Amino acid sequence: MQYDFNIIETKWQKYWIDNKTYEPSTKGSKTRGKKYILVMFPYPSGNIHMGHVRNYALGDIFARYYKKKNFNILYPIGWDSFGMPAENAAIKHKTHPKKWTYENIDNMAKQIQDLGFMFSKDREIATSDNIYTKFEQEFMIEFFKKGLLYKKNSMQNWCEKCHTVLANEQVNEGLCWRCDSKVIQKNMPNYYIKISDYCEELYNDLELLKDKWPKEVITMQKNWIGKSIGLSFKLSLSDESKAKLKDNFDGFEVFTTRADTIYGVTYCALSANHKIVQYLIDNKLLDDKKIEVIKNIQNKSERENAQDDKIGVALDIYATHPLSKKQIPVYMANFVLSSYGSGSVMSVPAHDNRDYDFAKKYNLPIVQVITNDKNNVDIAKKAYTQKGKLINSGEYDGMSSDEASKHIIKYFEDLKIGSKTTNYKLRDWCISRQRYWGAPIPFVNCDKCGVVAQDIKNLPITLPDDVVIDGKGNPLDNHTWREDRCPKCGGDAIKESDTLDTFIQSSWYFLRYATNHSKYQDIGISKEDINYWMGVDLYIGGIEHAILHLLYARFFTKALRDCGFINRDDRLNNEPFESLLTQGMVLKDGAKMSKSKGNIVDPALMVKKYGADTTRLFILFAAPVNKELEWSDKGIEGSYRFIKKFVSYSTNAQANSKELIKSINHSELSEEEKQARIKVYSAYKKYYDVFDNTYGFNTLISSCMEAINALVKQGNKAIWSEAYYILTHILEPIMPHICWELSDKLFGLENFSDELSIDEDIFKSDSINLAVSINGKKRSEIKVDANASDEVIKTTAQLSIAKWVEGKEILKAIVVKNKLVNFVVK
Ligand code: ANZ
Ligand code: ZN
Repeated sequence: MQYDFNIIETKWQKYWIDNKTYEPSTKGSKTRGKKYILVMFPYPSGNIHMGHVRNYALGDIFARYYKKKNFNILYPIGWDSFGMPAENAAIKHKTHPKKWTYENIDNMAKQIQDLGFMFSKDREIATSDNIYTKFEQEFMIEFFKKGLLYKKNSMQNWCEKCHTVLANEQVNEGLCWRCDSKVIQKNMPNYYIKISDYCEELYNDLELLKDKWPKEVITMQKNWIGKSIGLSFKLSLSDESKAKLKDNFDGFEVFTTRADTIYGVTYCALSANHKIVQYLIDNKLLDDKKIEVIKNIQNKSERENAQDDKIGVALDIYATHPLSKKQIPVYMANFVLSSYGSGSVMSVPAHDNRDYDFAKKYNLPIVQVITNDKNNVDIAKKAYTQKGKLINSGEYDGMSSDEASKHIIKYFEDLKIGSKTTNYKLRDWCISRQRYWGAPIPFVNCDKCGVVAQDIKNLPITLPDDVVIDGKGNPLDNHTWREDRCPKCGGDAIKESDTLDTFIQSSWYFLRYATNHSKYQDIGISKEDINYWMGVDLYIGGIEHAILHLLYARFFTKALRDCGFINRDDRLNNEPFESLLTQGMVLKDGAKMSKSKGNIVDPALMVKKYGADTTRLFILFAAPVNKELEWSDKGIEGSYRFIKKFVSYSTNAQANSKELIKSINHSELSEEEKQARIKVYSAYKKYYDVFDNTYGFNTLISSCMEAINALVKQGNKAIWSEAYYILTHILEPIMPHICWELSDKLFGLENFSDELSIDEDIFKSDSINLAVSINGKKRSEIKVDANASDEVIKTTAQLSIAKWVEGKEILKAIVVKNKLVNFVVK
C-alpha cells in the first residue's frame, strides 16, 4: 500500500471539519462529562514555529484521547493579537498593524490546520477584535468602580529622542533599543490594577495546586508574590536631626525580617526617593555633589540600581537605636527600594550581604550579633547570613534567632513602637502602555471631574484606523479621536490615549472560550457556561509563562468573581487551571531556535516534505514532554520510515475481522505469536497509563514500535488484525490522519470507540530466567521455556557465554533447576 500523506491528510482534515467532530457540544449532551484542554494561544507573528507545534501537538492528543472516551471536549485556539511587534512591523514595512496582524492570523490558522490540530472553529477568537475589547473595557470600568483600578503618577523608562515610554525589555544597559540615547526615569500618570489586594489569596491558594502544577512553577509564583513576615518599627531621629529637618519628620519606619539582629544595627539607609531625602534636597541641606549622586540614582530604574555597585551618601542626620539608644548615622543607599516595605532599612552589616558591602565601602562599623553552634563564625571577609545563637545582644544573649525574634517583636509590640508585619513583594500591576496597537483604556480626562469611566453603552471604544506609526511617541496622543464628552458633566473631555497591557487580554481568554459562541455579541463571559466548563482540566504551555501570565490569569479569575462576572466556585477556590503541564523548549544544535541564530526549522516545510503525522510523531517521540527537545533531521526521517512501515504492514491485517480476532486462543499460539500479542497488549496498557498518569508519550511510541518488530516475526492474520485494531487506536491521537485512514478501511472506525478488555493472563510468563556462571562467577542470564529440557538449557546457556570460553575447555555443565547453569572451565 502506498503512503500518500497529502491525499490522506487533506481528506481527513476536511472530514473532521465538515462533521464538526471536535466542536464542543452544548451542556447536557450524552457524554461522560467534560474535558477542557487549553494551550497557550499564540501571538500572530506570521508563522507557526516548532515550539507551537510541540505545545499544540500535546493539547491535540489529549483532546483526541478524551474525545474517543466520549467526553465532551473543549479544545480552543485564539490569537493574542495586540502588541508591539505589529507596530514594529508597521515601522519597518510601512504597513498598518491591523492589516499585518490579521494577515498573519490567516496564515497561521492555515498552518495549524495543516498539522491536523483540531481546535474548535466556533470558539476561535482574536483579542484585537472589537467585540473582545468591548467586554474587556467593561471589566476595566467595573474594576475602577470597585477600587481595583486606579491612576497614579509613577516613574517610567522614557526616551527623550523617541518621545516614548519604553518597556524594561527595550532598555539595553540604560540605552534606548532604537536610538541608543540615554533612557531616563520620568514621572508620568499611569493606570494600575490593585493586584496587591489579592496577595494573600494568590499565595495561599497555591496550596490547592500542589501536585497538580509542577513544583518549580509553584515555587516561582511564591517567590514572585514574595511573602515575608517580620517586624516594622519606627526609628526616631535625634533631636538635633529633627531640628535640622525643621520638625517635619520625627523618624522613619523600617521593616526587617531579622529582628534577632537588631543589636547589630550600625547605620540605617533610605532609598533615593524617600521623603526625607527629597526634603534634604529641596531645602539644600546637602552639598551639590551629594545631590548629584542622588539624582543620578533617582534617574535609574530600581532594577538597574539593584544590579549596580553599592553607592551611598551620608545624609548627616542620626537616628536613635531603639534598644541601645546609641546614635546611628542615616545614609541614602542605591540598593534600598522605594517601593518595598517602607523604603528604608535598619542595616546589619555583619549579617546581611548588601549591608556588608556598603559598610566596607564607607567604613562603617560591623558588629557581630549572631554566632553558630561551634562559635567559629568569621566575618572578616563576608557577612554571616544564617540564623544561629545571639551574642552582643544584652538580655537576648544565648537565645536562638527564632526565639529572640519572637521576644524582640513582643517587646516592640508591648511598648507600642512596632508590630509584626507581613510584606509582599508583588507590586500593583501597571496596565497602561503608551502605544497604539492595544485596547484603549476606557476613560476620559475631564478638567472638572478628573478621570471618568466611559459609559458602558458606548463600548467598545475602538482605535482610529487613520494613524501614522513611525516609532516617535503614541500616534493617538495628538489625534482628533481624543476629543470626547465627559459622561458625568457633559463638558469637553479628552480620551485616554494609553492602551492596555496585552497581559490583560490573556488573563481572561480562557473564560471567553468557555462561553458559548452564540452569546459572543451579548456577553463577555457566560456564568452558566463557565460553571460547566471551568476549571481547565489541563493547561499546557511554556515554562516562560510560569510567573506573569499564570499569576495574572489567577488574579483575574478571582477579581472577576468579586465583581460578579463569574460565580464563586468553592471546590476550586476560583483557581482557573486545575492542572498544568509545562513543555520543554525545542532546540537545534543545542540552542533555542531563533531567527537571530538562524537555526529555525520551519514546521510548514516539514509538513510539506513528510506530512503532518510524521511531524507530530517526531515531536512527541524525540523527548519526554517536560524536557528540552533537540531537533534532528535523522529523527524525522526515522519517524517517516516508521509510518511508511506501519502502512505497508497493514496489508497483513484483514478487513472486517472482528470474528477472526475473537477466535484467537492465546494458549494455542506459537512462541512468536504469543510474543507479538504480548507486545501489542503491553502498548495498549501503556496507552492508558501514559495519558492518565505519566505523559510519557515517547515511551508509548517505543512500545508501538516494539510491537511492530515482534509482529513481523510471525504471520498469523488474526494476530495482525488484532494488532492493527489496537495500534491504530492508540496511535490515533499522535498520528491521527493515517490512523483514521487505516481504521476506516479495516474496521469502519469501530475500534476508536471500543475499549477492549485486556486479558492479563497473556502477560503471565511461561518462561523462566536462569543465571549462567563460569567456575562459580556469574557471566550472563538466559530466558528459557519453563519446561525446557536440560539439554536445551545447556545449549542456550553455552551460546550466551561463548566469548568467555573461546579457546578453553568445558569440563562440565551443571543445571540447578529454576536457578542457574554453571560451567566448569579450564
Ligand atoms: C535587617 C536585616 C538583617 C535584614 C539581616 C536582613 C538580614 P525580604 O526577605 O526580601 O522581605 N529590606 C527591607 N526593606 C527594604 C527595601 N525597601 N529595600 C531593600 N531592602 C529592604 O527582605 C527583607 C529584608 O530586606 C529586611 O530585613 C531588610 O533587611 C531588607 F541579617 O533587616 B533586613
Ligand atoms: Zn467632567
